[in-house]
Amino acid sequence: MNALNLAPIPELYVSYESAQKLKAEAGNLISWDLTPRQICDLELLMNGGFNPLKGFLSEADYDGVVENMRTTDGALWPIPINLDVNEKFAETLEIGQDIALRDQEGVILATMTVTDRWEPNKAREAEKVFGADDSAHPAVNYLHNHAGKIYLGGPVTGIQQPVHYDFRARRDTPNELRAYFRKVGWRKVVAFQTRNPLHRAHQELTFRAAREAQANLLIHPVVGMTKPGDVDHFTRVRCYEAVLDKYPAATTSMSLLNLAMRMAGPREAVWHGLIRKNHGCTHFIVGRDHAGPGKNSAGDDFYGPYDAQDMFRTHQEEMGIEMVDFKHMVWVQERAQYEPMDEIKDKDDVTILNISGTELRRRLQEGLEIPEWFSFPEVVSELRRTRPPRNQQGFTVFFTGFSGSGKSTIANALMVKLMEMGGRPVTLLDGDIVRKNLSSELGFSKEHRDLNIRRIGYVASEISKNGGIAICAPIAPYATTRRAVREDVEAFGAFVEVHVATSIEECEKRDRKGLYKLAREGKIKEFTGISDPYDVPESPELRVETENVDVDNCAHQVLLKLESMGLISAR
Ligand code: PPS
Repeated sequence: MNALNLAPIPELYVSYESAQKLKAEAGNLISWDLTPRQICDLELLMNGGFNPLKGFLSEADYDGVVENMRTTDGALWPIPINLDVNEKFAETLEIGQDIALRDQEGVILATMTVTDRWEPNKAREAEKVFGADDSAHPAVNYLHNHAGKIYLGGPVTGIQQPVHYDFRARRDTPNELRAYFRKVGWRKVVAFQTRNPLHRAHQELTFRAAREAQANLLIHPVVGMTKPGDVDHFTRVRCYEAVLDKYPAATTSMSLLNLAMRMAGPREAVWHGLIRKNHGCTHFIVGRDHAGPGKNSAGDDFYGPYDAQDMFRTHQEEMGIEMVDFKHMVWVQERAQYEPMDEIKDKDDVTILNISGTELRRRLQEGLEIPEWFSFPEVVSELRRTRPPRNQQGFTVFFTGFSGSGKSTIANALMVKLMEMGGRPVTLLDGDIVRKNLSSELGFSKEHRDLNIRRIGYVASEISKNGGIAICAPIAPYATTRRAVREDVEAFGAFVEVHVATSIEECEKRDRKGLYKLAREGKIKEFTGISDPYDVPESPELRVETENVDVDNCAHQVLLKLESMGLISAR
């Protein structure tokens, strides 16, 4: 199994001359603007990272992959790779038609012959592939709330690779890596998959894994799409580069993988193995809870801690890549070294130290010390540069509630109080202000409200990213849209949802703008709370009552919340 076969693997690209011709012709085709996730999938399809797939899955292959992890010709493939599109686009197509696939700047990367078009059973896909139809799973959430309703399948003809302007020298196609291994004479290669910064324990475990397998080591981090909330890949790669220097010279290399992860645990582990096999690796490190998505909506783990290892082991012979067990490394203070936890015989007589991911985040957030036994100073300083303490980061306060609930008044009071404190710029995105400036053409249909809220979310996420405070105060009646905004913002800073819980009866009684009267008379249609729904937030960071409490006090409650979350310092 370990003999390294470094012959080139098939790619889907045509020759340079054919590509120029095809590109000119493809300009006349109907085209689809790829989503960020589809660009990642397409890149790995075209460069052979997803070998043996020759394009986006047909309906029959999709069914096989979903049901039993196999395409119709029997190839092992655990994750559906489909071109999801909206109904409007799908309706314009004929079966057998070629379409152009463009990146987000409009560059044509490939053409695809559409052989299949169908509406998938997403609940079934969620159950079978991700283990539960539970939107707490990031890929299930993506499936239901971001992916298009219709799937297209068909072979792809590659024209050019997606362009990357960052870390170009660190990106390799499977064939480039194979050629590299051939050139440096590496006969066995252990791949280490990661979406997190590496610390000393990782360096120890990866190096040990390679030594045990008598192999060289490839650090193969994912820089495409990882779990929402992860450290951004720019920071991570700078950290990896620092760690790379710590390995003995010529034993270890690093290459970046533009994969869009699904966090599918056991199935994902097998997928990762197949991808690494395609990149010329002979061994793959699989750890506890590999590619785990976190907790489900009942607060339990989606997968058992060793499910991924078990599934990988079942298929490793067929895949042609061997699993290397990930050892849980801990620092033994008396011996001043890392040791695998399960090999320490004198546990009761020594001091065993470890810092969990949660504890590390807390220390970074609060600007506390991170000991040298845990991480390398270069890594810590990179992380500190990207993640300043929470009270210096940007964040968003998102008020939601009925019209007339008091959102704007509290938001205004909060803005003034934050400005009085100083330190960070504050922007108020009040419902009415936004509808005058950003969303003046929109009405109150579900589609328009969603668009309005997504725009607010986009601006708030940009403000948060750049270290400011965004205060939003729309009605935002739909839970799924609020969740999407939360995800946008949480990529850059904290999202504090405040439900202004004034009852509809009270809002109607106040009727400050006279709108409820008009809504009751049917003169305003689709009025929230009267003739249009409002999803009450289930677990907002804060819920404020306004009926017997004055505005100043409500704004103060928000300030206290911000303080308890470490977003502002105690005065
Ligand atoms: S939404 O649903 O979040 O997009 O709404 P938002 O942008 O916050 O706008 C709400 C303000 O618009 C006025 N208005 C309506 N509200 C609800 N439903 C209907 N049909 C409607 N038509 C007009 C209303 O004054 C809201 O103002 P606030 O500030 O919430 O009182």
